Amino acid sequence: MLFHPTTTFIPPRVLAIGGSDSGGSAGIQADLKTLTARGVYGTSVLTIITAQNTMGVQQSFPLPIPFIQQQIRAVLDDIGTSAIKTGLLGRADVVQMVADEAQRNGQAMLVVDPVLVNGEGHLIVSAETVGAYLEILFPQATIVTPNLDEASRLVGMPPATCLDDFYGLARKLHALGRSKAVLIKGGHLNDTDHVVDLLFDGQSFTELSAPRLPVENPHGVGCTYASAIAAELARGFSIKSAVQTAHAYLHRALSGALNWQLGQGRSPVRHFVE
Ligand code: PXL
Repeated sequence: MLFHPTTTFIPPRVLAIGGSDSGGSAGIQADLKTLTARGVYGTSVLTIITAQNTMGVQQSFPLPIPFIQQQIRAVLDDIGTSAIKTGLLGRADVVQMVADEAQRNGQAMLVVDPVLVNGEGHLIVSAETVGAYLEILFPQATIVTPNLDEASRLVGMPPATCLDDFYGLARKLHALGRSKAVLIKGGHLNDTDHVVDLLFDGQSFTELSAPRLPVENPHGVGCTYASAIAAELARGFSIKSAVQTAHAYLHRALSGALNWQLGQGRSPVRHFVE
């Protein structure tokens, strides 16, 4: 017998805007898996399609801006969203258009994962795109989640080499980008037995620490982390609580993939761990 509910509700929703990873590890695939694992309804807008596996990106196919915009409007004009999470945008004019669309939907929280460098740490976007993130998208963001490389490039400082440098970097990025909060991910800070991330909300700092796992440069971690934060924000939690919950989830999801043998390259994340 079918159950007919007498009361209905709008579930928490997150719109992920980013690239497709055919390998299922990063990008929109990681976003949707994470959002589903974290109990929110995920929608997605593709900016670029990649032919990709655990070894790397073989080819990519950027989508036309009017079509990216059409996807955003198709989702937001009907389903709406509690939060927007951005991943690989790639070009300054895409950053600008996404910022305009986010502004049209100003009530949605905005999580910006500024994908500026690839897995090898090389810059994959123009200086103009870096500037567009800082000047146009960050000021609207609830939180921005660069890794150490990206944070350093955004503020034009040499890469931080110790945890103390993180504090200055976070302050500077918060002042320059004017986002509500900044989370700098320290996974690339080598030679430590713990990985420390730093959250700064303009007033207080929170360090998030986890034992370093025996996996080098896993794939899709940034997308997963930012999507998990967006999921918690969509469910009504505070920025600090969202980051703490997402951090713990990411550690479980990374640990859960340690015994996986999947492809010849970078390790994926096991999104459905609970
Ligand atoms: O993890 C950054 C990232 C984001 N989006 C797409 C990607 C990657 C890294 O490979 O492929 C589509």
